[in-house]
Amino acid sequence: MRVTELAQPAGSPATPTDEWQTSTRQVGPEFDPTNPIALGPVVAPAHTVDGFVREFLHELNTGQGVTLADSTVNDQYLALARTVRHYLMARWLESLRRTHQGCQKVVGYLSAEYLLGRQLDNNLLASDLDEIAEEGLASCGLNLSTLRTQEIEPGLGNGGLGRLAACFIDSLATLRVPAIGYGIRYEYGIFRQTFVDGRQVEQPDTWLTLGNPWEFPHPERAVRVDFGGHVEHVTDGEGNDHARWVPGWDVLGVPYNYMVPGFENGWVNTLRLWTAKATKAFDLALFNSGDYVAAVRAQTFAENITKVLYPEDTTPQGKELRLQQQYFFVACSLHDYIESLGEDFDLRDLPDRVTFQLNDTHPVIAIPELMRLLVDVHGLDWDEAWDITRRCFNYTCHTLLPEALETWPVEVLGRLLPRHLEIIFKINDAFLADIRAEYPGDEMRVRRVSIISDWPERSVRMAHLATIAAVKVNGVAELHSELLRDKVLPDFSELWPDKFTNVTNGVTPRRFIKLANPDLAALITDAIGPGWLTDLERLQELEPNAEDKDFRKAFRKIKAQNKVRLVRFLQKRDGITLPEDTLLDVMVKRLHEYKRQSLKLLHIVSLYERITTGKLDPASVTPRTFIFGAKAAPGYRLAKETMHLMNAVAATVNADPRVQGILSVAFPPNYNVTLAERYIPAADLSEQISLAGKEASGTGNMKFALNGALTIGTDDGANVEIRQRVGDANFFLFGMTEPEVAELGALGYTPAVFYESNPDLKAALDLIASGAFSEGNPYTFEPIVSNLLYHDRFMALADFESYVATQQEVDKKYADQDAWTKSAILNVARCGYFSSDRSIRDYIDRIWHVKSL
Ligand code: 26Q
Repeated sequence: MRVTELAQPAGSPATPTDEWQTSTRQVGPEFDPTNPIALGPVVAPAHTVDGFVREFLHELNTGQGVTLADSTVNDQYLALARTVRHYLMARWLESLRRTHQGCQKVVGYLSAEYLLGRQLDNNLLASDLDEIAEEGLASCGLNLSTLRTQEIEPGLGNGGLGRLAACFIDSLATLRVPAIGYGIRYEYGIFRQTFVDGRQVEQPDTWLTLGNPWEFPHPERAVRVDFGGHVEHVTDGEGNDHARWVPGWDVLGVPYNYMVPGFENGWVNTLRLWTAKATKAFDLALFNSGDYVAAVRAQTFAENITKVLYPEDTTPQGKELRLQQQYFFVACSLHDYIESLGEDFDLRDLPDRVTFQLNDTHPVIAIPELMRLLVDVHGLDWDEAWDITRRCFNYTCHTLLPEALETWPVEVLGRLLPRHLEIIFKINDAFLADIRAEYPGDEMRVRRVSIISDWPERSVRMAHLATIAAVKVNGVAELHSELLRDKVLPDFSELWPDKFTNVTNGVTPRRFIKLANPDLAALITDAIGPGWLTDLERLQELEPNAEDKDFRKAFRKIKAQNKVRLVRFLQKRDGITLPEDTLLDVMVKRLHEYKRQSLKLLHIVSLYERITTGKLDPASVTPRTFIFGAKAAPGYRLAKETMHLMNAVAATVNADPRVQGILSVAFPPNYNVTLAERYIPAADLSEQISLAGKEASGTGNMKFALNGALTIGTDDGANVEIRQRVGDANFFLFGMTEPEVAELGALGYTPAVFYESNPDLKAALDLIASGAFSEGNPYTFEPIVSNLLYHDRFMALADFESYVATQQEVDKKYADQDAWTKSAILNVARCGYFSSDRSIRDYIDRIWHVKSL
């Protein structure tokens, strides 16, 4: 049946709005699942093609105000998204009601970043509408994949940490854990990367301009957030001190809610992102006097807070606006959660009702904020408040680089948040008194553990504050957690050994297998039956299939098709021409020295140099396509130079007939989640080549392995655990171990030694230095060459020989397609552990102690 437009959606009674839709809170009628009115007008449309089409056309007509014939792709996309929303709505409201009614302990995930990726497909999948939507749209003459491409992904994160937060909220919902994600609704997310003459040029990410159908703004629930000013102290009749913060200025935080649906389980959690709005629209008097700029100055200032995501990762710069962002979203979130408990709630019970997970140090200002709320606003005494606060937070650290540990100058923090600074000092005084009591005379230790550092300027060490207040502190892979305990925070782990734990990261198989690689997902289901997407350890049932010739053939075919699809996609998107059936070698991640994109480059340049000079017989080289994807922090000079060299090498190699059909290099711009979903299913080889001891975990490594790419990697981060699971025969290990790195560092790393002793390395570096990739100009890449030769903290040259030798093993193995495919299948079969569902279960069992509903 073809459903006509302007049809009344099935089963929508004309009832007034219920309590969820009003601005002042009223207590609604007791929930009665048999009475659809109890949920107001929210009844999911029929789960049929007709029901879907009816709803879709209704949305197009009444939501977008267009007919199907007149509609643009954007109209169609928005109507489709709203249609999907309708299906999820009843479940969402019901999940919220159950969360509140059950007086459950809730996980409050505090993260400055959520790198969500596109929402449409994920939400279609979660609500089991993918096939219905495809068919329904086709009956309207529309193509689902065309509408899909209309969505600009919310890029509200930089890299691994933001993507991890997105995987975790997916798993929380899939495990039916009552949880709320809190974060920032940046008006501009991670910049859009373009290349001009091979150099990165950043463009604003205008993700909101065509409308965002996935969000629910609630301006009527705005929260006021104070900044600046000063603190007054008064002593009451009983001699007790009371602080009163007299703020200098304030802003409003407007919540935008997003649905976070579990996978086919009827559960929907909330992601609540905050936008800053001025408390006053503009100054009418100034406007009337003709000073239009001054009239809106305060508004512009306030609304700048959530304007843009800081595109740095790992190197925190002490930018005041960044601290404003952090406090802004944390203050909104704590206020929001506490208010949701109701006026009569006894805050001494707070630790029974919430556990806040601090995603790195970015939200750590929540600790003094909770103290302020308890002591200054709710009148609890300090010790009681500290006891509560110490039971509400856990802290995840995501780094090992000392320079990545956030600190805030005391001057900046005191100016922006004077009361919080006082609270931090008081926490520190009490803590240091304990330390002095425990370690009398050990003033060096006191200096080491103090929240306040005196050098190079007086500043607040956010990681120390977090570690002192948190119940549990965790690293994100076994090796990382060990190094965190022993090298980053050794004094704290000596003091509180039980506070430290590990939760190895994971990734959601819904997005990174089922959505990204539907054919592989279907093959897996054929082999082991359904159910594995929410029980990923079941992938081990695939193991026997590695020995099955037909299965291997089917597996290989899917990989080959994914490659063809990728090559055609890149041809269309970027005009890049790549071969369709070579070994596809992929390195995608943020650009950073420690991740060593330059080592990958040296490998490519060395192959190129050896082939073109006749040292290497081209017939002995496995034809390869190298794909890079990376964004660099805009102010990170060396990283940007490295990208320039990547592009220059790509241009030279691709244009040289001597390596045609043997080496191809591509660096498509603007790597993001959507592109990752294209690369990962097509890759044969996953490059995870950080200097051992520097990559906290990595999560791309897991996504590739789960899609049947083999890893070439160092003994770093979660690579260690991947190798343990897949076995040495199915993993290409190279390079120094962490203790070897430490030893070489202690002896003094001299890159020239490696340069002089390895002729291939010397030739590769010399070729770059000669100007071969810069039209003869030897100065262009001089900063990179001299960094590698003289200053490289990440010892790329030390691992070169081992890397190149291991790449030869890769070639050898790839020549035996059967052996390669067996290993690839075993990678899939043995990596079920790396589901983010397992990570979340670990958090539940060892850290949060919450119940699944
Ligand atoms: C901090 C202050 C000011 C400006 C920026 C920042 C900032 C922003 C983002 C600092 C760090 C980040 C992101 C860090 C990150 O992505 N870390 C990665 O986290 C992954 C998930 O745990 C790990 O797998 C990676 O190993 C780790 O590098």
